[in-house]
Amino acid sequence: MIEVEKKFILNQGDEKRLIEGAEFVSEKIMEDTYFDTMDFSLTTNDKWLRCRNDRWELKLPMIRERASQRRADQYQELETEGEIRQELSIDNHESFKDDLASAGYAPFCMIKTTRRKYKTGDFIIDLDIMDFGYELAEIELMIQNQSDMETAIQKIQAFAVQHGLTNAPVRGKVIEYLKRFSPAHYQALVESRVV
Ligand code: V4E
Repeated sequence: MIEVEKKFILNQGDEKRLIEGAEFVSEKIMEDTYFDTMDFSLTTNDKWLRCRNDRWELKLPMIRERASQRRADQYQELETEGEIRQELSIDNHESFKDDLASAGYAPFCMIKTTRRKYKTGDFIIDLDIMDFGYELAEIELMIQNQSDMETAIQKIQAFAVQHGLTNAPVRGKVIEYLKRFSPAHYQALVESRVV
C-alpha cells in the first residue's frame, strides 16, 4: 500500500467542521529532533533525518517536483539504523548518535507535536498541534498502485473543499519552524528549490 497525504492550514472553525462525524482513533505526542550538516547537505536535497521518540527515520524524496508544483508529499522512509547508515555512508564505530556527530550531523530543529487521529470512510485525518504555535491538518488515503495517485489527490482535495478547508500550498512544520527561527537555513532551502 502507498500512503498519499496532503497538508492543510487550519483556520478558525476548520477543526470542528473537519472532525464532525469522524471517529476518534488516538492521540499521541511526538518529540522530533532533525539533523543535518553545517552546509545543509541533506535538507537542500529534500532529505530529512530525524529522531522521533528515540527512533531514527530518514525520509528520501520519491517524486522530485518543483516546489511550486508540489501537490502531495511522497517520500521513501528508511526506519532502521542499518539502512540509514548505508544511505549516508556512515560506518559503525560507536553509537549511531555518536557516529552521526563524527560525520558532521547536528540537530537543527526540535518540535513537540500533539497528534489527534480521526477516521471517516477511507480518509484518515491527523490534527497536528505544534509547541511553537502552529497547527496543521493532514488528510491521507491509502492506494494500491502508483497509477491511483492522481485520483487519490483529487479525492483528498474534494474532501477538503467539502469541509470548508483552504486548498493552498502549506509550509510543513519543519519548514515553518525554519522560516521563523533559522532564516539562513530557510533561505538555503529556497535557493535549492526544496521550498
Ligand atoms: C518531508 C519534509 C519534512 C520532514 C517532516 O515531514 P512532515 O511530513 O512535515 O512531518 P510529520 O511530522 O507530519 O511526519 P509524519 O508523521 O507524517 O512521518 S520537512 C519538509 N518536508 C518536505 C516539505 C517541503 N520540501 N516543502 C514544503 C513547503 N513542505 C514540506
